[in-house]
Amino acid sequence: MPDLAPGLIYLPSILDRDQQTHLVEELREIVKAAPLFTPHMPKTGKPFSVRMTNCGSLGWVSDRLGGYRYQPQHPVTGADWPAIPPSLIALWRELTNYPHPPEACLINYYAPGARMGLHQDRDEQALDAPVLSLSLGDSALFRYGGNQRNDRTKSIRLHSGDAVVIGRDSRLIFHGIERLLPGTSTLLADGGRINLTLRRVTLPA
Ligand code: MD6
Ligand code: FE
Repeated sequence: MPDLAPGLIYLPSILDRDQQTHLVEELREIVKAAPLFTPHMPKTGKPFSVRMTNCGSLGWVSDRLGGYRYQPQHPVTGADWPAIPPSLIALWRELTNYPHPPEACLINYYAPGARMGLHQDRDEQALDAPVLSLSLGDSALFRYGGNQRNDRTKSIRLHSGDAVVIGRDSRLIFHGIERLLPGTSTLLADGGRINLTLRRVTLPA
């Protein structure tokens, strides 16, 4: 499978159905400890249509006053985030070759109709590390462009069990989720989609 662009690697069907089912079970436990919350855009306070939570030593959050940031605690409960499941740490090691473990795993839940506008992932200090994305549940149209918001974009379908690695020359490309394709997966009983993104946040000492 050729890279979609330099540093932008699409890895279809990286997780088989049993691995996906097991991962969803682990995520259900994580969400019990760290409930999904609705982030808000900096300044405008507009709510995201996606709900989120995290696992790892750091989690990504956003609200009107504090903006985009990583923090060690859940913004609603104040509790530390649950640990990243060992299977995901192992997958990071296999797929990224990055010599340090991920610190954050952002868990995005898309109910049917939710989307994610074009954005860059640039809140990490460790921009030398890639971001590893895993998709579960309904397929989605993933749109990606270049380093400028106005660069021409392409879109691909991401299916349940697919991975994407964004690194090197593509680390700061604009990307987003245009829409879900409802009814394309039976993994999640109520439909919708989960996207996990594993990230290294701080520069290793
Ligand atoms: C999503 N993904 O697939 C949104 N970010 O729901 C992302 O925003 C993303 O897929 C950084 C790296 C890979 C991604
Ligand atoms: Fe992103």
